[in-house]
Amino acid sequence: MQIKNAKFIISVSDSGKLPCYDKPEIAIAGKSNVGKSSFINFICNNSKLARTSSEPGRTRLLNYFEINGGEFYIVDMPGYGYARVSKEEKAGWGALAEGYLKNSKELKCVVLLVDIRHDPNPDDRLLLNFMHASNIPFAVVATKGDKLSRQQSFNRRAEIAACLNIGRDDVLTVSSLKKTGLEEILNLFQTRVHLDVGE
Ligand SMILES: Nc1nc2c(ncn2[C@@H]2O[C@H](COP(=O)(O)OP(=O)(O)OP(=O)(O)O)[C@@H](O)[C@H]2O)c(=O)[nH]1
Ligand SMILES: [Mg+2]
Repeated sequence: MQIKNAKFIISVSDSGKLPCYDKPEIAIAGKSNVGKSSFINFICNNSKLARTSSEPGRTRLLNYFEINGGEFYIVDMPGYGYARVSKEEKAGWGALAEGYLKNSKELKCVVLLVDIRHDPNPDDRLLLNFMHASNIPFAVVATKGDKLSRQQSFNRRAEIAACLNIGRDDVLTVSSLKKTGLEEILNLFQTRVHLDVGE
């Protein structure tokens, strides 16, 4: 798989009004500030595609990106666990994310991003349990790999995997800053996007 072009299509604020393009969707989820939007820019090789910020709470809507002229779509999700927003706003983002995960007809995989330096928190585990219960395939990607040494990254992957009850090899590592880890991500996308019924 190669991502040759990527285009922003639409922002959605209401999970009752999700667009449906009849093409596979891959959603990018995780805590606020974990690097979801940066990850999308990295894998699409376009630093201006999704808006990023050092302030958590940048992405507040579901943002759809069309990949390779409609081969599939990537959906950037609002982050969770951002303390400095009002209760109402938090509930709104939660409902939007949950509504999307429940209602999207074409969702093929949720990529759960976690910061390589920190253990997944109860929100991460809640999301993972929800995906288990709803039979939504997922992948776990540790972000900001550039912040640690090779050895530290290796150890942290095992710790993150243990927190989530998955195998160490099921935790991929990327650095959007240093642009490392792309090949494994594209392999993952290839498998999920082109998964035939019955496989
Ligand atoms: N060192 C390093 N910093 C990163 C990396 N990826 C993202 N960041 C930084 O982390 C911060 C948050 O990045 P975003 O991509 O906006 O995070 P997000 O998960 O989309 O955040 P919300 O939209 O607020 O949920 C920014 O300051 C980025 O520059 C990385 O691979 N390495
Ligand atoms: Mg974002």
